[in-house]
Amino acid sequence: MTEARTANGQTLGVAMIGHSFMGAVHSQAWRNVHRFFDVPRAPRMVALGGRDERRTKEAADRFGWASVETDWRVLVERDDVDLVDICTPGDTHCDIALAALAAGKHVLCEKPLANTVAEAEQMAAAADRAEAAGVHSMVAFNYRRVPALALARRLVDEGRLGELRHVRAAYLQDWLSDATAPMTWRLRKEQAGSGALGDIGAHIVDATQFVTGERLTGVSALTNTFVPRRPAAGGAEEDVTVDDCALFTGRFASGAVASFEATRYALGRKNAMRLEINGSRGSISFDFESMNQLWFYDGDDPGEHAGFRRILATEPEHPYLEAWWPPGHLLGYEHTFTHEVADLLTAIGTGERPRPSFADGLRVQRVLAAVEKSATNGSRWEQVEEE
Ligand code: SOE
Repeated sequence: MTEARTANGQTLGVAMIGHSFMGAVHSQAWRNVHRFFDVPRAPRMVALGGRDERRTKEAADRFGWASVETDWRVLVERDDVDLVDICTPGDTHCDIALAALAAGKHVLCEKPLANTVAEAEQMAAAADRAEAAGVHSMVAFNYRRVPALALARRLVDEGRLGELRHVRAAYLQDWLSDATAPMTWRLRKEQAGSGALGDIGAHIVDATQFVTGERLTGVSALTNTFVPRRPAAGGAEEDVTVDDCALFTGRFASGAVASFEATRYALGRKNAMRLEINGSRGSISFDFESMNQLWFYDGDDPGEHAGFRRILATEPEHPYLEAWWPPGHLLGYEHTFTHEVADLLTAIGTGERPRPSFADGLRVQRVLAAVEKSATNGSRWEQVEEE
């Protein structure tokens, strides 16, 4: 593979820990970002971290990483590593991020930031200290980088929706609908922190706070576990210790009211991350399964022309699209990760704080904690802890 180079010849040594689904999709972003975006430093994919040497070597060869480390503590200290990309289960995010930041490495951490608020607080404090020393960090809430959702944020910022009243969000998958599907780390609280709530609920909490520009101040929730035990290794069965779905209402700081649903049992819905916002002047509606489209209702349209219009967010004027294809030649899930690392590399080059920051990740973690607390207290209304 040709050595990564930018116009100024500057490069950045990147190491990634974890090589499953997120590792695969992050790898393509590091491979391609400087070939489509003018980033100040081109990534050099210097090392891939994983516990099993043979499987990690196979992944490194497949995804384009130059070397392998089976001990992440060694990886984060390497002189040729400038940035650590954490693509591991949530129970390791805190230890790895604290070590990497202490070693002066920039950090990209997959979502949710951590498994607990306490861990997220430690990470956010360490990130604040590191920022002061020019070491940057970001949480990988990739849906902020869907052009249609970045356009939705612009419409809200321009006042095209007016005063926000309703926020309606759902993240529907169905990959656990089969009760015989085997146990996975995502179903163990000690590894994942929570189930659908932290895995995909975190996305819609961050996406709604991003698009509205507001924070959630309180929630009322219920959760459910449909399949309490699953087939495990060796023919045994293992208890599922997390939620299979989380439903919650919420209120934003401005008074806008919200409803959220996160489930991995919506049979037939594969990755339907949906958002609708109704304001006093307009509405938007989005479904990730049609990720290039944003539906916009402009309340200023005269009655005879009123109606939701479909905006195909593939014009060069739309966020990120200048880097890609002509109008109508659609983008996919993987492009949002390339946008994410492009924005991170740009922030590192300009010295600005990347968003979403670890502080943004902590805000999401506090909403998740309030949801879990409400769900265990008979859906009692819970305030979301502030900074
Ligand atoms: C599994 O639910 C998963 O891979 C999530 O972990 C990702 O964050 C989401 O984007 C796709 O589904």
